[in-house]
Amino acid sequence: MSWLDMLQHQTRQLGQRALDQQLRLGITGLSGAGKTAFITSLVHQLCSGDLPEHLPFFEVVQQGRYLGGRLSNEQPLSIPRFAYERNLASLLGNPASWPVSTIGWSQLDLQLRYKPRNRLRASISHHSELHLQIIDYPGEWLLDLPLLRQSYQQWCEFSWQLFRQPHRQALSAPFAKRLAALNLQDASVPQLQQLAAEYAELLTQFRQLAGTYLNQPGRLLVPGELAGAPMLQLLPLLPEQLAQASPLLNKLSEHYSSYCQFVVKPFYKQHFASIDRQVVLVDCLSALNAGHAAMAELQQALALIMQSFQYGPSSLLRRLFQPRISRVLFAATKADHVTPEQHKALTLLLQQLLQQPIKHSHYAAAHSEVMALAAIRASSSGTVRQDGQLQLCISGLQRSDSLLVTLFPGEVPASLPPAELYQQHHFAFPDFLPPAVALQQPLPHVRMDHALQYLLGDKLR
Ligand SMILES: Nc1nc2c(ncn2[C@@H]2O[C@H](COP(=O)(O)OP(=O)(O)O)[C@@H](O)[C@H]2O)c(=O)[nH]1
Ligand SMILES: [Mg+2]
Repeated sequence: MSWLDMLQHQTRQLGQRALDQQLRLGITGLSGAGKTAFITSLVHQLCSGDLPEHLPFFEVVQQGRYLGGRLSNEQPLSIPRFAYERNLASLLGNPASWPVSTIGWSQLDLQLRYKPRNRLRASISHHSELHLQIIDYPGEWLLDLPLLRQSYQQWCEFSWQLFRQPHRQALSAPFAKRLAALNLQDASVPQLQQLAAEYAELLTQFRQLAGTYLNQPGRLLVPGELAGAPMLQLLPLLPEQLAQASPLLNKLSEHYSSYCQFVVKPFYKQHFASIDRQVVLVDCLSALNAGHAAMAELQQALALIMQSFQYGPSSLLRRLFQPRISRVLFAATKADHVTPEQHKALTLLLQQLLQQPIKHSHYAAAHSEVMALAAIRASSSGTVRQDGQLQLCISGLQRSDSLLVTLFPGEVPASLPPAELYQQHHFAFPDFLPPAVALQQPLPHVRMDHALQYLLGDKLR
């Protein structure tokens, strides 16, 4: 290489570095909302090459400027890596299956290469790179933020108010009875371990049998790397057990403070504060299937989750962690479980679920957007003729028995249905197996291109 070539090469490299950008994208949602499917699809779309007809609303692809994406091989070995290859192998397997669920957080780093649109940038370098770091973490952990504002006593009162509601009462009654009979003088390790295990079991039952969403502390259901840590030995005593100091009350208050100090705060400091943009996935259709109480709790849980994105000048979050999230995408997932003309209603429903908190967020710092999407479209849509009339329908492989079904799954209410409606009408949106996709094909989706444009479009100019 001559000195002139060398100089040009170095100038290019310097220019390249100046143009390269980094973006940390957080993906969250309560268990089962669709985080794993969303990330796997997002990465697959970005790494499958330039397919304008597949991503019509993703500008960089539409304009023919996208040069491709690849998994970074420089991701630090010390952090848990999102199991992309394993998840993709399940989806592309024969038969295809949904990826297994995960607990805890993980990260995946990508390098996206594109031609800059800006002439000046293009003259410095023939391509630019965006280093995209995707962080997957359970939405349950965001439900812990309010604990920082509460004392152990307040948390106990809040919890038991919730547990005594009709949809939780039957499950919580035996535990209340058990607590009432406790010897509060006994704060030994075996007693705490046993009680915490029973409380974790109760939370699991709430989640699985009563379809609840508001389960605290988040780490009891999704412990991540903290499984077995003594500060997770946490449970709410009955409000009437709080009036007098006792060894058990003292011990639990201590664990509660440690939990706030060593679990909640570090999560916000280490992960949350470094995120630039955030996706919050919400499975509204499963909540509708589960009924009125589930829907009401989903709304309450979302209100708590929203608190993490409201960090005006005087907020607790701002004072503690200085977050910098500038965009939040709220997405109603699994939109392929309904016919396409229902997507509008699904978006409106999610908007309504979120509206209350948005209205109250005087200091909302982040811009937000709401949409309905399917990370992986497992159904195809069409029409059937019924009694001489054309009826919209979808077809897919039913998850329960793997049979191909064609159906109209019903209408999505565009606003929160009143309690009485659930007595007259039972929502029954289906559940499908993943579609069969050929190896070289990109994963079918609904509106992932809109999501990509909102999340990355301006960074790929
Ligand atoms: N039809 C359809 N089902 C989905 C989609 N995303 C998720 N699911 C279903 O929801 C389940 C939970 O999704 P997952 O991504 O594991 O949720 P996570 O717990 O938030 O990571 C999956 O096993 C699928 O059954 C989607 O885009 N379309
Ligand atoms: Mg997951």
